[in-house]
Amino acid sequence: MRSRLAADDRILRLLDIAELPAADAGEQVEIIQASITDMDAMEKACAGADAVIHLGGHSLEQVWSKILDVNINGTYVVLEAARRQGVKRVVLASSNHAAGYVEKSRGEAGDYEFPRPDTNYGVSKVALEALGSLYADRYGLDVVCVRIGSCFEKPKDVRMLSTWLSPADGARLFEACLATPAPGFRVIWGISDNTRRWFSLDEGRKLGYESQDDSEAYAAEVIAEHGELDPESHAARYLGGAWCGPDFNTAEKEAGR
Ligand code: 15L
Repeated sequence: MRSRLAADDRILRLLDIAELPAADAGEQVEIIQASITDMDAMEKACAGADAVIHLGGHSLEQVWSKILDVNINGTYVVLEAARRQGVKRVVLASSNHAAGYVEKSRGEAGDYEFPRPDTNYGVSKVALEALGSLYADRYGLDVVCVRIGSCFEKPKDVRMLSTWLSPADGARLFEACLATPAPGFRVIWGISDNTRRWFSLDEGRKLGYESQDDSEAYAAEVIAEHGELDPESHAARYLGGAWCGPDFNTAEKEAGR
């Protein structure tokens, strides 16, 4: 998003726990290396900002202690730091895994699916949405939670033909989340206008998002490489795909079984 969200009238303040590349000549960025769980650092990062886009944390399944610390407490710190510094709008990266156990046989996932998390990670995204709701209702922040599908340069497997969010559409969606007047609290799907999509685009469109990409451009290539989805597989049955299957049974692994 660093290059995609760049604009003449904008300074992007980028925060990551990892070391980020320094600013290129003419690039209007400020770099901060810190953890999203560090309140002091987050308050400094939020000072004077118009909006926060929170994409930090573990992006894959992890043991509970890490999810609790980084994804759940980290989101609390982001929102609280934003509140303390008077930031009016926060965009939060939620995930399809907040509703991973929704069965696809029900048809396109609607505007708002009640949470059915498929993993510790999915639970953290439900908690993120709950925290966002609290900060919108109690403290008056505008909070948009984007349940992102699969945001990669290209769909990596057949499931992603349905869940893909092109990075360019991701940037369009974030711009819409920043620009839309007074959204209050929203939960929207973050996907491209894929021919095979499983999710409604209606809530995103209400914020002004117009997807320009469709994973169908990659369908022949992806299917030739991976074959069609096995109808008996978790990937074919649930929104969360393989995350609903035994490989993601973290509890058994943590218990040493
Ligand atoms: C996610 O939420 C992950 O962060 C991402 O890495 C993908 O695995 C994606 O979901 C997905 O469901 O494809």
